[in-house]
Amino acid sequence: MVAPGLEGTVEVHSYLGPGDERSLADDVLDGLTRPLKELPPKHLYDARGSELFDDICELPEYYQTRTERLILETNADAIVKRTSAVELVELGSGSATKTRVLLDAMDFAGTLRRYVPVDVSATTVHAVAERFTEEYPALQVHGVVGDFERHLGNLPAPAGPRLVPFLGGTIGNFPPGSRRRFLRSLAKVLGPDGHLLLGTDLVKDPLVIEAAYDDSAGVTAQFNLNVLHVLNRELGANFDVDAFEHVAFFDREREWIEMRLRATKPQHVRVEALDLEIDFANREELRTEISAKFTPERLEGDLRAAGLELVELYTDPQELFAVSLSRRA
Ligand code: SAH
Ligand code: AVI
Repeated sequence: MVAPGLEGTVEVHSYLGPGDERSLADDVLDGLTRPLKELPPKHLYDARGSELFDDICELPEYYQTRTERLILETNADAIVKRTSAVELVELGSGSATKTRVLLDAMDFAGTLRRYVPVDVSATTVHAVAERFTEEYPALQVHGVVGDFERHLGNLPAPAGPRLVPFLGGTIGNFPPGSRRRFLRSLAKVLGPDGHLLLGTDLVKDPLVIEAAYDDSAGVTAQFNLNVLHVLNRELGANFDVDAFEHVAFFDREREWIEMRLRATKPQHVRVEALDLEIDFANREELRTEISAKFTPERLEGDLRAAGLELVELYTDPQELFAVSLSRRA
């Protein structure tokens, strides 16, 4: 029985519109006409891509999700105590399977008021908003369908001390310079008494990392190739998806994974919506994602450069993954 005045509410606001098809179009025009063809990873997450990502999280090779969940389960009570958080503003929330660990800890502490999932994938924001409204009857859910690089100005004002989870290692999908710029933009979102809870994958044996991005069941390959279906559907492109193969390798110097799509024969592709013709040479590659791996020093350096101060670094016994708590310096 929910106490009077504590009934939950749910609202979902979308900031993606016709302009965002433009954003895909601009990214394709810019990225596919470069000497090394490239696309930003956010276009991997249409409804199908989001489903495939959820399947990746269940793979034996993809240690990240289960490890981060373990770290959260071990430390959620301490995090809630330390931050006194009354709301979670989760960036790139996806299916938010690990978020429940934090919500439960806040619920147990009696501080839980609001959950704000932010994701470019409309299907996942709606599904999570519905699920959490049912599971936490007193919770206010304010969903934001939008691009966290462009729409953070549309977040609701803080309802009290705010915790901003950015989980899964998604920060590693930014190249180093924009990573710091993005972290700087988060300082504003935290407010004076807020904290960032950042998941980062750690540097380890390259074979372990490469297996996580080239699984034996071929799910990551499907996830990667799906972006070509997105371009065919959204922009009237005519990629022959079967004529590309998935590539994932760890760049030992930069300490990041690259996911690429390699043409298995020479190809001529037309992108109708852009009146654009693109040629791929045999074995030419298109980079679809980087996924940076961190050392504690790199993490602290990035936080510091963004005006953030590390409060606590939580990791697992094998030091595969880290979850850091930080606040404005
Ligand atoms: N946090 C979840 C999901 C990680 S997958 C987890 O830890 O498992 C990355 C998520 O970020 C996806 O749901 C994707 O749709 C979202 N995403 C990627 N780029 C984005 C962007 N620019 N703006 C908003 N969401 C983005
Ligand atoms: C969302 N992001 C942190 C994932 C990663 O590991 O970089 C996306 C992913 N790409 C391939 N597998 C998973």
